[in-house]
Amino acid sequence: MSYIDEIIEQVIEKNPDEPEFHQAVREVLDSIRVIVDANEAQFRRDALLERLVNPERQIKFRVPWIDDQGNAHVNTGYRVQFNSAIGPYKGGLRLHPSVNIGIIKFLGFEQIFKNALTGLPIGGGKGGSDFDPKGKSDREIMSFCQSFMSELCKYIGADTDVPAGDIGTGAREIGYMFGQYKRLRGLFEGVLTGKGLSYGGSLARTEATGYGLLYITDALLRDHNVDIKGKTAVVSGAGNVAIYAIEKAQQLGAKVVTCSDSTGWIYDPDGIDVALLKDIKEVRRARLTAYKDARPNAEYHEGRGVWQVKCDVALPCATQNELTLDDAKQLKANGCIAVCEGANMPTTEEATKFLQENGILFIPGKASNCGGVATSALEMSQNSERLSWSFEEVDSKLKGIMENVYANISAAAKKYGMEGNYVAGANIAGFEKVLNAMNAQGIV
Ligand code: NDP
Ligand code: 2IT
Repeated sequence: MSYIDEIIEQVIEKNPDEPEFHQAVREVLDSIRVIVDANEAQFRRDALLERLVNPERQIKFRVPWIDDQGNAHVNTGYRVQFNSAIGPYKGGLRLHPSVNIGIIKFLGFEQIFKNALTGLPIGGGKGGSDFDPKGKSDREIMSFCQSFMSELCKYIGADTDVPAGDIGTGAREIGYMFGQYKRLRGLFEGVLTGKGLSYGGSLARTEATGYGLLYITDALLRDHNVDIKGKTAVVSGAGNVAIYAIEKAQQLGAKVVTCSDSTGWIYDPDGIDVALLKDIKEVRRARLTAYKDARPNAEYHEGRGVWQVKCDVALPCATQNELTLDDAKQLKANGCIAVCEGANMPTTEEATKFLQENGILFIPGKASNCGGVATSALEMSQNSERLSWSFEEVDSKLKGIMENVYANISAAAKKYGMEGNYVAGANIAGFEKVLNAMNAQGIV
């Protein structure tokens, strides 16, 4: 059996009940066969792949907190410090009831290669908790965040591990966590990114993931002689990534007609009203039914369904495995030309294969959503030099980074005879950088 197949089997056997982690490992290892096969003896001797798929460290802890009625609750907290070959661990914190160690490991594993693609010195990590922020008061959120950080603060620091936001963790949560870190460690340092502007945050970090997604989508389309202007896009999600993806798509002249949350979705034939969406999701923290109330021309549907809507470009920005084979077939039937992932691994393995085999341009999340973590790294730079850059400066760096990522993943795919396969290109380009650093640092 090939080294890669052995490792995939091992991962499944040693990490049972973690299907998303298996999926992420399979996708990356499948793409790098050509490099591994050519170096098999050396890689085996160095246990290279074993070191790649086993996190450097996994931390799991109890998070007790007290609700507004005085009742205590216990959630589980996680931080997986996956790979520090090219820099301090970097990656978000997810707060969602579906969080378990397998989810955090899949996200942490993806983060290694994503962070490498940014060209910035950041290693891969991820964390979070099965806590559900929905319906909680600000006081309850603070109670949870303080308790979570009371334990996490022992393992992180500006030069060791720098967490940030993800699903369920936005500016409010980062603020509470930063306050508790500072209080316990006595350090005002860049230990978290996505901070508020008044205490060390970076301009354009809020917008970065969504804007970055559109910068790379635009680069992809231009490379294929397509103008994004006038195109129709469908977006899933209504959170941080989705909102700023919609905003930038509209600035580039596309029309975005959908968004969704965990209970339903909106079809707005006039184009999504971003100011209204921000008010509903960022200020009122309400459901999408409120959108329909304010825009009578729009339709609200329960459940899922955005991929049924006719479009030129599809941008999944909610969560993993939200775009299935049936959805992919529908997109194809509707004439969609490109799918670029804003979320992490939103397209199932079967759907990805179908899109690639049917001539639909496809960029995987580790390349197309890396603008968020790239701008987090820019926030770290600003914190280190105790300066703040203008919005325009950060935004133009972000745009340059995304255009570079597109050029690098295209070139990597081409170099190995897989032109246009951006999944292979992203995995190979990310892996080559990490491999080089791991080899230089010996067996650690
Ligand atoms: P948010 O919490 O801001 O928004 C998440 C959105 O997705 C919400 O609309 C939410 O609906 C919906 N959603 C979440 N889970 C589910 C689910 N299980 N089923 C259906 N809908 C769901 O998170 P972000 O926008 O930050 O993250 C979205 C995706 O982008 C994630 O995959 C994340 O890992 C990825 N990502 C985020 C980055 C960032 O900088 N924030 C960077 C790179 C990737 P509801 O409000 O009802 O829960
Ligand atoms: O998935 C991701 O890249 C993020 N949630 C952002 C991580 C970060 O450190 O900004």
